[in-house]
Order: sequence, then structure tokens, then C-alpha cells
Amino acid sequence: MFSFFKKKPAPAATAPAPDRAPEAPTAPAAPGVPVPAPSAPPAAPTATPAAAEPVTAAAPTEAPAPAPAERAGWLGRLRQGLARTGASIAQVFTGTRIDEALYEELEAALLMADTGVRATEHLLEDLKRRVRDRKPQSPAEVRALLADALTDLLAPLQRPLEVGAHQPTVMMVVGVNGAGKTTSIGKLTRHLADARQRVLLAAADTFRAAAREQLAVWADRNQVQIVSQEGGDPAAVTYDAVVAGKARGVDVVIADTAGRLPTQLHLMEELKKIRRTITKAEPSAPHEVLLVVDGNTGQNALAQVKAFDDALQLTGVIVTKLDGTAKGGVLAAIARERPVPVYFIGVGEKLEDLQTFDAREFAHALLD
Ligand SMILES: Nc1nc2c(ncn2[C@@H]2O[C@H](COP(=O)(O)OP(=O)(O)O)[C@@H](O)[C@H]2O)c(=O)[nH]1
Ligand SMILES: [Mg+2]
Repeated sequence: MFSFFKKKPAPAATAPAPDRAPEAPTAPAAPGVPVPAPSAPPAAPTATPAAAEPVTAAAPTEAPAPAPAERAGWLGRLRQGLARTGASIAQVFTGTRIDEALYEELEAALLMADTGVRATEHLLEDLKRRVRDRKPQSPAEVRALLADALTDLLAPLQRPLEVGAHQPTVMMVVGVNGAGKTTSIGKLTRHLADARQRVLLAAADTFRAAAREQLAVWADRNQVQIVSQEGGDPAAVTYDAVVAGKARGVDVVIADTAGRLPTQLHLMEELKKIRRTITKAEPSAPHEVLLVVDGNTGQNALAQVKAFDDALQLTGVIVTKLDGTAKGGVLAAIARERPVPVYFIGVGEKLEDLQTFDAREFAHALLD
């Protein structure tokens, strides 16, 4: 689910759009209030003159609860995706004794699940501490303690994406080819549009005509605007989109980028250039730099988080394809080694397959 901040007064009431000052001073200190899950009816944050407080859209009358059936269906697909990993970890707890052999088996199972050495060590130490404190009587109880330890490890990754503190909120979406960037942008756009956010897409993957067309289909489907330019320079397209977004007073600008380049130019250099260009168009932007990673790539996903974060200072991660052969442990590795918030996880290609990340829910999907 998203959090929204109270919308500022309509741009027309303040100053002409092109030379509006950056809106940093109003950046709220407190987290926003959750607004309905993607498919729920829109919360419609209304523009009022008092702009400082986070919107109170969580009030039952304004923000109906997330559609439970949809979330449950999604959770089922997540459980299914993680079932094999879950089974091999569960195997560790089928015995009758809580001994060193159990911990050794658990270590192997966690490593197999892409958890990585550091997060595995952390989880084992934490688990042993919990076992000393709580003195469980059976391996099954130890497994419940492991779920607690995993929840605590993952908790810092759980943070809602917030829009509304800036107008527009400018997001740049990056990641290697095929990770699911364009698909995730499409789903995200739909969720934002459902919450009555006006979205403008920038087709900054200008290298492949197919990429532009794919984004245009999503734009069309969601009835949002798109800035696209055949064979154009990705940075120029993004710049135009941010300028247009400011002029038109949209709520969110999302730039889709390329994951592979046909030229000699290094991908990271190209993406850094896009990032700088966004800042030229709006000094407070980009407000979000989101990395999309394919959950199937295991420890490589962690390497991607580190590399993209070093180059671009990520604000969030979207982990896709946890419905396939993904092992899931990589989230623990990210939490331990590069804790960038995981805004969403994807478990399929359909719209409702992208949902917010919840640490406890994920830990239990994996371990119950
Ligand atoms: N199974 C599954 N497929 C996905 C998911 N997200 C994206 N895909 C598929 O992955 C492929 C690549 O996605 P795309 O958005 O084009 O990747 P991009 O190159 O990063 O823009 C497409 O076939 C998508 O339908 C997901 O969560 N689960
Ligand atoms: Mg794409």
C-alpha cells in the first residue's frame, strides 16, 4: 500500500509551474499514513490550503481496508513460489532434538536459499540467543523462533513508498535487462492511478523501439500521459518529462530506463547522466531511485543492489519473480548487507501480482 502526504495547494494558486521553487521545506519528518492497497477504492487526498500535516487518509471512512481477497491470493502465490525453500528449511526441524546438528543443517539450508554467509551467520547467532532465552522444548518451537529472528532482520526493509511530499514526485526506475522494470512501472502506475494520482511516464529506454511501445501500452491502459521520443537521448527524454510534469502539475513522474545499451557507453554512466539531468530539471529530484531485481538471480541480486546503490544512491528496491524458482533468502542478504527499503515484491505478471513488502508476512510465507 502507499502512503500519501497531503497534497499541496494547486500549483496555479501559488506560482507559474516552470519556475516553482523546490519544495524541500515541506518534506515531512513523520512517515505518512497508509492509504488503501492497490485495488481498493481511491483515498482521494484532497487539496487543501493547510499543507504541512500528513494526510489522515487512513481513517476508515476515507481509506477502506486493502482488498483482503486480493492480498490473500497474492500471498498464496508468494507461498507457492517459496515453497521449495520453505520445505528444505522445514526439514531441519522435523527431528526431536535441539542440538548442534540442527544448527548445522539449518546453516546449510539457509545458504542454499541464497541467504548469503553474513545473513546466515547473523540468523544463527540470533536464533541461538533466542533459544537460550526462551528454552523451547521442541524443534518446531525453534522454527517459530527462527521466524521471529527473520522478521526482525527483514523489518528495516519494510517501508511504504510515499508520494505527495513533492509535486511532482520524480521516480527513476533502474535495473538490468529483463528484471521487470517496465512491467513493474505499469503495475505501479495503475496502483497510483487508482489512488487518483496523476502520473506521467518517461520512456527513457530509447534504445529499443519495443521498450517504448511496451510502456506506451501500459500508459494507454492506465490512461496516463507518456513522454516518448523515437531514438532520442534518454537523458533528454527524462528531462522533458520532468519539465512537462511540473508544467502540467502531475503528481508523479516515472522514468523507465534501459538495462542494456547497444553502445560502448557504460550503463551506469548513462544512468548517472539521467539522474543528473533530472536534478537539472528539478533540484529536489529524483525523489526515488528504484532498483528492480529479479528474485531468481539469488546472490547476484545482492551484487546488483550494491552496484546500483553505489552508482545511483538507491531509495528503494522492487523484487520481482518470487513466484518462480526464487529462493527468497536474498531478501535477508539485502537486509544484512545493503538494507535499501523493499517497497514491493512481485509474484507474477498480472496487475495484482505486485504488492507491498511486509517483513512478518514474508518470514511466515517462507517458514510456516
Ligand atoms: N513470473 C513473473 N514474471 C514477471 C514478473 N515481473 C515481470 N515479469 C516478466 O519478466 C519479463 C521482463 O519484464 P520487463 O518489464 O520487460 O523487464 P525490463 O527489461 O526490466 O523492463 C516480462 O515477460 C514480464 O512479464 C513477476 O513478478 N513474475
Ligand atoms: Mg523495459
